[in-house]
Amino acid sequence: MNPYQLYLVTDENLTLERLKYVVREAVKGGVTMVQIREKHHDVRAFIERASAIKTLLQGSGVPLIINDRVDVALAVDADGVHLGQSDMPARLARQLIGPNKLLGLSIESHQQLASVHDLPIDYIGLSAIFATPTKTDTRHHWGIDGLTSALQTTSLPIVAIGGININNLKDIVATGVHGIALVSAICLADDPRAATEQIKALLQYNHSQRVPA
Ligand code: TZP
Ligand code: MG
Repeated sequence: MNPYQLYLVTDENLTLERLKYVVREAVKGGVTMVQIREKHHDVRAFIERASAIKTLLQGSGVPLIINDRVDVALAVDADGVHLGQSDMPARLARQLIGPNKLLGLSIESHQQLASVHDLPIDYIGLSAIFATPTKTDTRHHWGIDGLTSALQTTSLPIVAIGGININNLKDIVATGVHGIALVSAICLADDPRAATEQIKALLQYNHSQRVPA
């Protein structure tokens, strides 16, 4: 299975109860990976939320990824970490998490993209494809053309993130990108399971989607 295909990134504004509900429903709907993303909670709350989701994901086969924080990932024995450009450098993170955990890195510019090939990472989060109210400090928007050229630039699996929803999904999928990451399209849906199923159906319909080597 391609773990990047349908990657749920959680909304930090959800209460713990809503967070658990959304993840449970999204897993039923077919998400293939879950990232806990917390920007404003303190580290103790982050660990509490990550642990709750780890328990919930047990036995589902869906990997748990922690945003930004290697210490939190190690504390809850998550399946991986997703780093931003101002987080711990990828090489140090890899030393700490070892060879078997997943390591992702957000790529926000052509310059950053050009320097990924010798980093010990498993995948790239190409950020942001479109402008999005979920993250308002994104500087570069790759668009469909930028995504297409990024796919030609690197052999690493790419996860497209930012402003992706049911209305633009077809164009994204047509690029053959390895996976898509979503916050609001699932976390803010009235019925997260139905939203996930609808998105999943559109992804599976496309047979040209790349599968990581
Ligand atoms: N990184 C780049 S855009 C983004 C993150 C975490 C937010 C994506 O949220 P949405 O609601 O799927 O546009
Ligand atoms: Mg980050």
